[in-house]
Amino acid sequence: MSETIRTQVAIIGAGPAGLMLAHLLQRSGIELVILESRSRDYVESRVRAGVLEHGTSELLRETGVGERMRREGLVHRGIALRFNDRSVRIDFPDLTDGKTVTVYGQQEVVKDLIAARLATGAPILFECAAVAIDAGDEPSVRYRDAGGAEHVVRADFIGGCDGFHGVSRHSIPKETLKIFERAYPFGWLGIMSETPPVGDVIYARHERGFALASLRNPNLSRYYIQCGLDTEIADWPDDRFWDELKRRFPDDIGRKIVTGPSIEKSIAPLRSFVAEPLRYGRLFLAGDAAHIVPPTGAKGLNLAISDVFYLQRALAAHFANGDDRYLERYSDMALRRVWAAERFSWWLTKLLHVFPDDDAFETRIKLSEFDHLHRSKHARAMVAEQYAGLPFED
Ligand code: RFL
Ligand code: PHB
Repeated sequence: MSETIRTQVAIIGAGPAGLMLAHLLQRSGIELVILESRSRDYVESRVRAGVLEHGTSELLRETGVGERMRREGLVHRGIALRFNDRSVRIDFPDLTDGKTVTVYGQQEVVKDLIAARLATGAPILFECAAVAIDAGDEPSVRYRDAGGAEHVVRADFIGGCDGFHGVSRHSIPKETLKIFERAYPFGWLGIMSETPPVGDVIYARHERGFALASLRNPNLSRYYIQCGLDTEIADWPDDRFWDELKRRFPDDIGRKIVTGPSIEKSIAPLRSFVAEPLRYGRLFLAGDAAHIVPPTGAKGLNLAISDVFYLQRALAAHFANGDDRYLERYSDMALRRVWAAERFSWWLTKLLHVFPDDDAFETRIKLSEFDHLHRSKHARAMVAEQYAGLPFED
């Protein structure tokens, strides 16, 4: 039987953006409904990001969902960049006002946010997929449950937090949205393995392509290599992956890599994408629903969190005293941070990857850029400031 729910905010998507928006709104006493097309098990086991900016981990802590992160997350003071035999260390506390980043898996953040919501007795409607959105003066979301029955949520506002392939962005008329996009001619092949990591987050450029060493905990490693867009996972058994990974790191790192069976292997194409504006009527886009960055700068999850920080502040002011100034500025404010992350991620992607049309000139330019980072504290400070995270605007 079809049901109609009435609430203040309908949130589509239980990824980091939707769950954090729900968490923050709930703390302001705002009623909401979250629709998620997948199962709880699926969203809790989806392996994605791993690096939390300073401001992201602070916000999780300040709003009461940072306890497990405090215990299990790994605080990192920097990252290393390697270019053949050259090495640059970006030391965050030294180059910023004392900032650090925290290595803590996105799926752990998602688990913590789901647990926090369910602990309040409020539900998340899993396996309920939004199928149509009306963003007009009487906003509504039509959704389909696991049994195929259709229902409606009526709300004052809709949070479109349903990721890049969701319905929110597509429900906005094409002529209203301006799309900015770059597709890169490669992807990342990533694996997770229950082996001790090399310890640091290390980005390497090699003539065979980019490689990244990361981690989740002292016995869980995460590695990525740049791959062609036509790469098939089946063609990359573990042995082949480990051989290629070790070839791309300088010997001192390669020797430290402990190999073992992979427990997850996936390919992600790299893309930069921004849809503007982030508002259409009473629908507000946040996170990957509105923008994508290549993962090189570790910014995607962090942008999802900063978007919803601005959005909840705007909605809270609306419901508390009818003040819509922040709602009106939401798109501009969030986009300023989005474009800063787009620029940083694009720049780091270009510096560290091998492009099919890179010629000797291009390679020398990148080498020179690396030398600049090596020699100049100012250049390293620019990387540190952006990697550890720009502050939220007042
Ligand atoms: P999500 O996580 O995609 O969540 C959207 C949710 O919406 C649901 N959904 C729907 N629900 C209801 N009705 C519908 N019609 C729906 N359609 C979709 C989906 O099932 C899903 O649960 O988007 P969100 O919340 O905006 O979060 C964004 C982040 O997930 C993403 O930006 C990051 O994972 C990107 N990223 C990284 N970000 C970082 O900040 N640091 C990193 O180190 C980092 N590493 C990465 C990454 C992304 C990667 N991949 C796989 C693209 C590494 C990789 C390899
Ligand atoms: C990860 O640990 O998954 C990770 C780390 C840094 C990145 C991207 C992904 O830039």
